[in-house]
Amino acid sequence: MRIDLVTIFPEYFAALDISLLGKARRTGLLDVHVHDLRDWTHDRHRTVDDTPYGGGPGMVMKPEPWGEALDAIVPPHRSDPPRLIIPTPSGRPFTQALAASYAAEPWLVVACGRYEGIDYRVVEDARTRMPVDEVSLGDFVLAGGEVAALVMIEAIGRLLPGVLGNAASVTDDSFAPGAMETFLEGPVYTKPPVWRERPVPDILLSGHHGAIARWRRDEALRRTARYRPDLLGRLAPEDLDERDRTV
Ligand code: 6GU
Repeated sequence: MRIDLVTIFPEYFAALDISLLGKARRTGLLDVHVHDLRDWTHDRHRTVDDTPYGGGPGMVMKPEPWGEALDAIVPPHRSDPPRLIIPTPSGRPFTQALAASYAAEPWLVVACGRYEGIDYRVVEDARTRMPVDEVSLGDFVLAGGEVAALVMIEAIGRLLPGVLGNAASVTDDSFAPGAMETFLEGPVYTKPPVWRERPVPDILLSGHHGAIARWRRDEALRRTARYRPDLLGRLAPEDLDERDRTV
């Protein structure tokens, strides 16, 4: 997969050199290109923002540098354009399902806005030649799209074939489509068997795989009820058995 990022703070994306995604880049599974939006300004101050029409607080990103940047990265009239992702708190929710659909795309461009956002004509103009998604991470406000882009790229990148060592760790995730959909994952333990007088739950040392699976499911259900009761409403009644109702 290729990802082009456009930002006024390219330094944020140094994080993509390390850990899982750094390795994915070095092995050629992920091809990331970071672009400085100011490279497409033409004034001495490399201006990217201006005051909002209609008044109001803050500044808005000017359309001209964005138009030139997107034209340079995505030449007009391409038959196979990328999907343009615009991180914004006023976008559609980013979910595991959306991450999985992006992981299936060959080419993504991420436009990181700052200030109060990007002049909306940039979005409308881009939509005439590529699919555009305005995407939000949740109900809170970040100072700009860069950290949101990093979050999305990590969620997408770990789903690319070959990026994770153990393919099962993807399918067992909280929110992974399939068996564990709609459950949060329960607690996990490793050695030593007793730490600060706290033993690991006996069942995990029992070797009874069926009982262990049942315990994990109980714990997942308990945690889901405590932190995300809204998710229980998405469970089909036939996905619960008599024992679940006593958990
Ligand atoms: Cl995607 N961007 C910004 N700037 N703030 C956010 C967000 C995105 N998602 C939640 N808050």
